[in-house]
Amino acid sequence: MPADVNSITLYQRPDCPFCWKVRLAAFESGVNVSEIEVQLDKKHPDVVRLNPNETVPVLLDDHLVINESSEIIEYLIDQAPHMELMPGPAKIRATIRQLHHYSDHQLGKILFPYIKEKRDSENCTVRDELKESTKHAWYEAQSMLSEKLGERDFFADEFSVAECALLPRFCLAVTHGLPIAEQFQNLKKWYARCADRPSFKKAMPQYFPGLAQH
Ligand SMILES: N[C@@H](CCC(=O)N[C@@H](CS)C(=O)NCC(=O)O)C(=O)O
Repeated sequence: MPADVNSITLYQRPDCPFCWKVRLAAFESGVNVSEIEVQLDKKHPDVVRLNPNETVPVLLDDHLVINESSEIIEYLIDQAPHMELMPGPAKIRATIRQLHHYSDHQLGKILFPYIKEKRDSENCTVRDELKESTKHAWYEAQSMLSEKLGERDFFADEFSVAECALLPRFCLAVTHGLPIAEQFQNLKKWYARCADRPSFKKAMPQYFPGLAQH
């Protein structure tokens, strides 16, 4: 689909968790973004031209190019009429940023090798050793997040950037056979609550490379 010349353009791949969180933030903040979908393992010429790292997401707004997903989200929040995705006082906002960073840099590292191996293998299998170590680390991550969430509906009381960042990771884990453990009922309810939102449904990838159509 060609980009709308008057709007912000986002080069993105639907199943990429960095792109996915940006889509969630755009839908939640009501900023109109024109999406250009790139394919797994195929470099889009515009992405190669615009981003020395050749990664997605890439945001283009007139002459402005932003290549880092967290900076893209900040830019979208600046465009939004209200600051709903960064709610609360400074301490809550610091927690949101910490969870965002944790999701990008730690949770991603825990889940990605498993998901990549499953995605790249011929019959969606993962070596037992990697499966066990991922299950263990994923359980520990849920334990920490469950404690942080406590009895709240959302990590910052209201839906925030923390949810935008964490939800794609959770959805990828669940879709690839790493469910939320029964012990963490608050996380299960949180996930169901988020999955009910229109933005979640709108941002959901149509397919996951390497997995059967769902
Ligand atoms: N630090 C970057 C990471 C983005 C990233 O790693 N994107 C992956 C897809 S999930 C990518 O584009 N990899 C190169 C490729 O697919 O060609 C960000 O937060 O935007």
